[in-house]
Amino acid sequence: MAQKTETKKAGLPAVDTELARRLLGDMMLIRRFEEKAAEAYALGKIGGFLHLSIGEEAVAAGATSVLRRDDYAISTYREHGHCLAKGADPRRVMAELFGRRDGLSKGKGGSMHLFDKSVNFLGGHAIVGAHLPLAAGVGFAINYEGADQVCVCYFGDGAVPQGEFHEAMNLSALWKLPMIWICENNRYAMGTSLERALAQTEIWKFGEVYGIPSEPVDGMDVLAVRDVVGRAVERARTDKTPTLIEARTYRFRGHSMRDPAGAVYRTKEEVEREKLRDPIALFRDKAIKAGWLSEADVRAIEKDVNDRIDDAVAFADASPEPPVEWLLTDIYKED
Ligand SMILES: Cc1ncc(C[n+]2csc(CCOP(=O)(O)OP(=O)(O)O)c2C)c(N)n1
Ligand SMILES: [Mg+2]
Repeated sequence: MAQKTETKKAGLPAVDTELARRLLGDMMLIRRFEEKAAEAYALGKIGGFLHLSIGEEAVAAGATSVLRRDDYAISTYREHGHCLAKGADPRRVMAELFGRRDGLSKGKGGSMHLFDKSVNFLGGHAIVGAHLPLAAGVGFAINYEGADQVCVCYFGDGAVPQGEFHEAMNLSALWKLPMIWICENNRYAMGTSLERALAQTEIWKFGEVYGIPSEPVDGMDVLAVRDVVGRAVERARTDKTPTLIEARTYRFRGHSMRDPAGAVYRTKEEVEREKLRDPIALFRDKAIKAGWLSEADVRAIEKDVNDRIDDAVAFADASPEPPVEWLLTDIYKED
């Protein structure tokens, strides 16, 4: 039986200034990083694909805020935010987007293939659905080693109709893997709406058939995400129970830089309506009203974020191209 009705709050500490600063800071960092990445793309500094998560920042920030540094996270190609929130250095993330040698993947992976072992961020996967079985493997490895880490796996609504999603749900339930499955339901897979691809559009309900706790959450509310993921982490860490979370969110930009506004398959009114739920503005206003942050605190966070991202761009610009001899290193090959 799915546990949507579960009302118990996670045993998390109350929000204070330090936490509010972190949550707002992480969301602003992701937003600013991606705005700058879009500019750099337009200037021809970034090649290949670039998928922005602008509008979806509360999921990465809220979920990561309840993780330990040694917990694992694994994601899709729309992963800048998940990787940054997990603690990766924005300078090395930007350098990767620029295809430079100081990038997280030595400039050989680009935007869709960020990896950072130092913070246990395991990608950056371009094939829709393909990383879900890999994530289950991470959960299996945690149990095999007798460890108490958890693994958060982010994926889009577009992965749900695929076999890999169902295989991974089944195995995580059957083998009691310490997984937190987070579906970022932004209602579109490229230009295909959820309603055109799924017979069951309430994605969290798929947890029910596999007998694992599952629930939807407002993915624009960073504290709601923090709470639902906090409870899931407790279950995963203490008794190896996996959870499926459907975070209802929205991307304000198009699918990728080739579809900058996403204007063909959704109305302008819909986009404008969703922008009223901007997770950063909502949390900033809430934090000021609750007295967690002052207006001056918010300005200071903004300045710090802007400085860090300007520094990241300068670092990426200054980093050399990978040398040609690196073409044949770090790859699977037969000698
Ligand atoms: C197996 C596979 N089929 C098709 C594609 C092309 N493709 C790239 S992104 C995408 C849409 C995925 O949408 P969703 O999972 O909802 O994630 P979102 O882009 O909304 O974050 C598709 C079909 C792919 N990368 N992999
Ligand atoms: Mg989607």
